[in-house]
Amino acid sequence: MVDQQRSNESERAILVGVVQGQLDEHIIDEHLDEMELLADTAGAKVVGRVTQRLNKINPAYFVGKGKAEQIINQAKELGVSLVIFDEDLSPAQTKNFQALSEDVKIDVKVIDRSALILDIFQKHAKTKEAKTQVELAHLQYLLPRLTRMWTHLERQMGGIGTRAGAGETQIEVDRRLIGIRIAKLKKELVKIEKERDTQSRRRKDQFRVALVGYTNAGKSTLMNAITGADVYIRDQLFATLDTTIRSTVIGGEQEILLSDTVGFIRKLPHHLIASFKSTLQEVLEADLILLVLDASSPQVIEHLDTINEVLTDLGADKNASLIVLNKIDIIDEDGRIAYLKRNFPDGILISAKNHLRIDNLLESIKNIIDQGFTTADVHFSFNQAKEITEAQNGVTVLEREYDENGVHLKIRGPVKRINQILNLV
Ligand SMILES: Nc1nc2c(ncn2[C@@H]2O[C@H](COP(=O)(O)OP(=O)(O)OP(=O)(O)O)[C@@H](O)[C@H]2O)c(=O)[nH]1
Ligand SMILES: [Mg+2]
Repeated sequence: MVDQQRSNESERAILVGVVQGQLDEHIIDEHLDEMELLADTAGAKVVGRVTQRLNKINPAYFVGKGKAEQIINQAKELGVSLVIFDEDLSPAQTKNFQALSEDVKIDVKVIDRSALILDIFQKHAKTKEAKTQVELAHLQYLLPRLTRMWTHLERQMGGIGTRAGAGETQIEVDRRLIGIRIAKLKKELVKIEKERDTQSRRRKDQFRVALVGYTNAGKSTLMNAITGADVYIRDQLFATLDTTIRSTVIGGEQEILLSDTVGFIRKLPHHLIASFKSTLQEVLEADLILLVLDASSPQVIEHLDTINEVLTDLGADKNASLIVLNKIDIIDEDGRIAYLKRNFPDGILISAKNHLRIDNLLESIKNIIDQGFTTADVHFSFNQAKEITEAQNGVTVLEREYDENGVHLKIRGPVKRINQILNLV
């Protein structure tokens, strides 16, 4: 991947974008702007852009052969060592580009969008869980792409059992090693998930709110604004890779659990979504999802589409949600506000950074919680001591009256919890 073969931090790079079908050319420019941010986050300096309009994908190079040669030549002229496609390349296409650059005797690597995103995730992973998840996604990405380039694995993965047996090629050895490692990582993740499961069972009765959104939308900033937490904020893509959960009181009385997690992006590699499932578990179990959008981005609608796609992929598309339009402090035209109101009539405009209208947002959250709350009357006999204790967990007891047969409770709490208690009677 980029990182392993990079000798210095600021590698020079060219971006390649493809205009397919009816897509507008200016959209490609915006996509390449985003790629430039990704490249920048990965530590590469973009010195050129190439775009091509394509009616059909060329199996050998994605773009046409002439264009492929032109890209490699341009890389040579600009002294570029990295070419990044804003598309997913097949293993064969990457190999063909390799051959092409060997032909003109330059040392240029051609990688795709997934490789770049994986590279950033690798750099930003700090906790054991994130590191395990990223390594798993990375190896799954590498597996079909093994070429002679990766025979250094033998050294990386230890000596025993790494030597090729009779009739086994080096690539087969590498494949076998990666297979073993993948199995081990999956086992570790299951272990981590089990721990998470116990923790989450403990939190079951609290109202859980999850911040979800495109990377760099301001989720962590909002987390800090609401809870006073000190979550890492950077003007960088994928600053956050883990899930942070904080308990906080809103509206003076209502306790909620707020979580901040990894951001999404267009064409997030499938392996990453799969291996980050346990990190995203909190989103799946949320009572309310706050869809945080960067309202100043020209691509705000596309961002929401991407978020919805990932949520559907995770199975979290049915959870209740609120749209939060962040960064309104840097919107100065009235036309833009009207545009946002038209496209997101229920969106709540805020600035997390400047603490603008956060109260509005909290009030909306509180209203949703109140709608989901209900009151019930239950009666237990004295010999149901265990049930009486249980019925007072996770709810507010409004009334408690004793009679000759037992106790009558008037309780208020989340519908889910009240139903559980009604089943105890
Ligand atoms: N102008 C302005 N900038 C903001 C606002 N909220 C966040 N930002 C900036 O946007 C950048 C990203 O903020 P983060 O809170 O790290 O964004 P995130 O959504 O957590 O991003 P990832 O963790 O990378 O997915 C930072 O430079 C913030 O200072 C806002 O309301 N207004
Ligand atoms: Mg963040």
